[in-house]
Amino acid sequence: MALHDNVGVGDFVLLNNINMESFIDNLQLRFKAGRIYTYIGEVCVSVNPYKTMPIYGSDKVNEYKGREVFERAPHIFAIADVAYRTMRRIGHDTCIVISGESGSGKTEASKIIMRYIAAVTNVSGHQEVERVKNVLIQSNCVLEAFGNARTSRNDNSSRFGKYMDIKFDWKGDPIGGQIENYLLEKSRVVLQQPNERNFHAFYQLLFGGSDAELRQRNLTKSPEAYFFTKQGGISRVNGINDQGDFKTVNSALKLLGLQESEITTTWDQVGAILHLGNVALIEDGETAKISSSSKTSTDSVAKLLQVQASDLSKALCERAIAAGGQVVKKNLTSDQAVYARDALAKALYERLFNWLVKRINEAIKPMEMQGYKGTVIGVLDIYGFEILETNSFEQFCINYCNEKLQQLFIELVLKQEQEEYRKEGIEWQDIPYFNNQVICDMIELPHQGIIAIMDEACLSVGNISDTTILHAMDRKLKHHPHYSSRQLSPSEKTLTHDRDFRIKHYAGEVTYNIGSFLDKNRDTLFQDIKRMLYKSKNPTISGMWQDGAQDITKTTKRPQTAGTIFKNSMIALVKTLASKEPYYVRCIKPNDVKSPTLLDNERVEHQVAYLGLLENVRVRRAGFAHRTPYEKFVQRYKMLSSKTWPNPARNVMKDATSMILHDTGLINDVKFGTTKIFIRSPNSLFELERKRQAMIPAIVTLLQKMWRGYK
Ligand code: AOV
Ligand code: MG
Repeated sequence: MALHDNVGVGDFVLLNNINMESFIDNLQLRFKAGRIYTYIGEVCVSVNPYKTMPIYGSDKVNEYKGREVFERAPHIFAIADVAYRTMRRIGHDTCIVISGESGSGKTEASKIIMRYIAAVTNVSGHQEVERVKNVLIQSNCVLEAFGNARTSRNDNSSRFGKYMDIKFDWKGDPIGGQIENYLLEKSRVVLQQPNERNFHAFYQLLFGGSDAELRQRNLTKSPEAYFFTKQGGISRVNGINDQGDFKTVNSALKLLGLQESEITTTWDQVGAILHLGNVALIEDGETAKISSSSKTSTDSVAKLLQVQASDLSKALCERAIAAGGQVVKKNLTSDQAVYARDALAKALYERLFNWLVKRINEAIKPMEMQGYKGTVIGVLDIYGFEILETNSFEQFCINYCNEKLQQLFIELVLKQEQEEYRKEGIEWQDIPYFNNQVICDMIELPHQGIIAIMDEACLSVGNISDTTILHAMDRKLKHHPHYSSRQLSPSEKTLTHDRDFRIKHYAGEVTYNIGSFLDKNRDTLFQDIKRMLYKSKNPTISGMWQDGAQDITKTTKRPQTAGTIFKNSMIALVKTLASKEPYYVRCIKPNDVKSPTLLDNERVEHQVAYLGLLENVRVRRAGFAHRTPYEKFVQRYKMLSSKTWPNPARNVMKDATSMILHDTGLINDVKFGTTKIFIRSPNSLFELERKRQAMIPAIVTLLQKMWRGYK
C-alpha cells in the first residue's frame, strides 16, 4: 500500500507506540531516506531537506493528480490536490495553512503548492487563464525581492506575511487572485544585525544593475559603500544570485504590466534610500543641519525622488507644526533629524512594497463571471516564529501571529475533531493538549493585553518613554504565568537588561527589548515628509503619497497604532481561514546549520512538542484513522458487495455501508456515527482499497460487455 513507502510509516497514526521517541525515530528514518513528507491523517508534516529534491516534476504531478491522499506516498502535492478537489466537489472555499518556525520551509512549500495547482489546471490552454497563472507564479520573485532578506535563521527569510486567495471558475481553472500582506519588517531598511542583510532588492540593484543604470543613479557596485547595506557585514550570500535575480525581477515587473517608467521609479526609490542612509546630520548650535560632506548624497536623493533639495533638507531638519490655526516652524536636534531621515527611508520602502502588492493585485484581479461567484483556495505563508539576537516590536508581532495560527490549529484540529466524535455520538476519551489561548489573550485582550497597554501609553500625553510601557506591563501582568521581566524577577540571570521583558510563547521563551516599542507602535510620519513626496515631479511617487496633500492645520483623527492594526488584521485573517475548509502543512527545520543530512533530535523534538504533533496523532488515532460521509463511502466501495452493486436496493446509505462492511469482514473495526462512518484502523481502509483495486478490471470488462450489448 502506498502509505507504506517502505521507510518507516507514511502516516504517524500507524506507529506502534505513540511517543516522542518513536515519532522522532520515524522522522529520522524517513529524512535519511529522502522522504521529507509524512502524514498525520490529512495533515502533512514536512521536513526541510536543505537540498534540491527530484520530486516535483511533471511525472510526480501526474502521479498525484486526482488521487485520494492515502493512495500514494506522502507528498505535499497530495494536500494541494485534495484542497483543490474538495473545493471543486463541494463548491466550498478551502485553504492551506503552512506553519513552522523560521527557515522550516513554508515559503518553498507555498510555491510548490502554487506550481502544482498551475500544473493541473487549464487543460484546454485558455490564453487568459495561462496569463493569470503566469502572473501568480511570477509575482513570487517580486514579493521575495522586496519582502525577503537574509537573517541569522534563514538566507531567504520572509519579512512580511502573505495570504493569497486563488480564485477559480466553474471549470476549476484559476481566473485570478488577491494577495493580502501583513506588517513588513521595515526597520530592517535602516538597521541590520550582524550577519544579516537588508532586503534583497538593494543588493539586486547594486550587483545586477548595468553600469548605465548605476551611473544614472550615482551608485557604485559596492554595498559596503552604503550605511543601509553594510551594517551586517555581509553582502553576498551563498546560493543567492542577486545579479540574476535582478533580471528575473525586472521581467516579472514587466509581466505584471508595470510601465517602463514605473520600473525605473521603483529602482530609483531603492537607490534614493541607499543614498539617504549616507546623509549625515550634524548639530549646528541647537539645530540640525546636513553635513557638507553629504551634499552629493543629498542631491542624489533629491534627484531620484524628483523633489527639491531644499525641501528635502527642510523635511529632515525642521518640522512644521500647527498651533492655533497657524503653521510654525520648529528646528530639530540632530538626533531628531536622524530619526526623521530613518523614518523617511522606512516609509518610502514600505509604501513602495505596498504599491507593488497593489500592482500585483491589479494584474491578477479575477475576471468577472456573470452571476457566478467562483471559489477560492487560500494559501497562507507567513513569517515563522523566531528568536533573534535582539528581539524587538517586529519579533513580538511575528511571534504573536504564530500564536494565532497555533490557536487556529488547536481549534480546528484538536478541539473540533474531538467535538465531532461527540456530535456523531461516538464514545470518546478526551486527549489533553496545551491550549495557547492564554498567551493570545495576554497579548490581545482589550484593556489588559500587551497591545492595549502599549496603546494606552502611546496615546497618553506627557513625558512617556519605552520604559513607561514596560512599567505598565509589569504592573498589569505581574502575576501572569507567561510574562516576566527584569523588574519582576531580578535574580533571573537570562534577563540581563533593565529594558528586557519575556514572554513564554507556545514555541519557546523570547526575551524582548522594549527599546523603540513606543515609536514603532505609534508609527507616525510627519506631514513635512508626506508633503515633500506628494510634491514630487514623478507622478508615480506623487501618486503613492496622496495623503501629503492634506493641510496640517486641519485636525485629523489620530491614526491607529501599528500594534492595533496588526492585531485586527490577525483577527480578520483567522476569521477568513476559519470560514474555509482548512488543510495543514506543518514544517520542521531539521537543524540550524542548513545541513541536508542532519536531523538534530533535540531541535526537532522541541518543534514536534510545540506544534502539538503528538497530540494530533493521538486525537487522530485514539479515535479513528478515517471517517467519511455514508454517501461517499457507498459511492466508492459499492462494488464490494453484491447487495449494493450496481446500486443499493434502498436508498439508505447507512444500511448500504453496513452491508459493504459485513461482506468485506470489516464490520468489527468501525463505528456508525450519525452521518459518517468511522473506521478505526488504517489497515481496514487499505483492505477496502485493495479489494476495490482488484475489482476494477472485472468491472471494466463488465462495463465493456454492457456497452457492447447496447450497440
Ligand atoms: P520559511 O519560509 O519557513 O522561513 P523557506 O521556505 O524560506 O523557510 O526555506 C528556507 C530554505 O530552505 C530555502 O531557501 C531552501 O534553501 C530550503 N528549502 C526549504 N524547503 C525546501 C524544499 N522543499 N526543497 C528544497 N529546499 C528547501 V521564514 O520566511 O524565515 O519563517 O520568515
Ligand atoms: Mg518564508
